[in-house]
Amino acid sequence: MFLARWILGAIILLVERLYSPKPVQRDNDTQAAVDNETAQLTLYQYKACPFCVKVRMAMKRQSLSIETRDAKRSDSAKAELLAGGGVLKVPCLKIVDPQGATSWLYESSDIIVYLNDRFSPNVA
Ligand SMILES: N[C@@H](CCC(=O)N[C@@H](CS)C(=O)NCC(=O)O)C(=O)O
Repeated sequence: MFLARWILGAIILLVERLYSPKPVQRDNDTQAAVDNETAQLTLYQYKACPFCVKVRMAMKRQSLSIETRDAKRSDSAKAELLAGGGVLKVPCLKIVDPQGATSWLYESSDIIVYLNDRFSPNVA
């Protein structure tokens, strides 16, 4: 069982590497503004979770520098996720708004829609 999981995890990470998207290019000022905003986001995740890979690939495509915290390997990350989000499920995006209010967004598809809506360079 452990071996099967290990092999599956290795395949997931290989797929992430092989299908790594090309990051969008922004001018320096725009990227700095985006970096400033993404400093308020944290992705709670597992390294070899396919749903987390999906979100990490979306982050890469959008050139989003978002801190990731591994809720499997780090007890403190796991505790933060449980205390803040309420459920031990990944991926989960912690969002701190400009007023300092925190929200926790679960579901990989919802996280990707949120990131694309907020940071897509094609959106005015
Ligand atoms: N529909 C969810 C599925 C997420 C999911 O099933 N995540 C698994 C890891 S791959 C999880 O957190 N399971 C609970 C656990 O490991 O404790 C999504 O798309 O984000």
